[in-house]
Amino acid sequence: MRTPEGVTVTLVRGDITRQSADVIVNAANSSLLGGGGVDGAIHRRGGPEILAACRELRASRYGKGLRTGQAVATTAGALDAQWVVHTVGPVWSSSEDRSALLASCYRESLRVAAESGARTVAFPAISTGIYGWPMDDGARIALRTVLEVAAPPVTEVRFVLFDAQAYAEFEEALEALEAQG
Ligand code: AR6
Repeated sequence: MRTPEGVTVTLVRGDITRQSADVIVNAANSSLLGGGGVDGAIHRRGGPEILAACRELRASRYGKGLRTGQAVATTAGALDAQWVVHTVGPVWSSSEDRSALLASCYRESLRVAAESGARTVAFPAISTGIYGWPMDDGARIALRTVLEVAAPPVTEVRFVLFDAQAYAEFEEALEALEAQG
């Protein structure tokens, strides 16, 4: 689908580290020093340059780490991308509404990507793995936020969904948004 700003939103199934895009977004943690899931896969395939850049960020502007909902760019190392934008999703909570923080991840990642001049941005479903966010709600927040804020120079936002269930949830959420006009 196309956003009001003319940005194309696409869904694909696969491994985000196999994508070709200007920006690949990493579902990181505030240490910026790696982890499991998407984060582990990005550092594995992207090589040590990414970790070196993250260590530099920790030694300079982000001494205390990256706050939840914020985003920062580094080299993409050996990935087929120009930058990795690291963002820290909120851990799911059933007692506290942290949706604004999850929306902030998408908004801030797109802001950082646009500042770098990126045209194509690949996102994983932030917070829906180790951080436990329910996929249907995570998909709704992701798509709603991208629809609201994506703008040139970005021309394509691609959600890269790891499995059939994630893909189906995103497809359903996208159809619901389209139906709303
Ligand atoms: N490509 C695309 N999607 C993937 C891939 C991949 N290679 N691997 C997993 N997913 P997660 P989070 C899906 O756990 O929930 C790390 O330890 C996965 O199925 O990567 O934000 C960080 O360091 C899920 O739907 O990120 C943090 O500590 C989605 O990507 C913590 O995990 C996100 O899962 C962040 O947890």
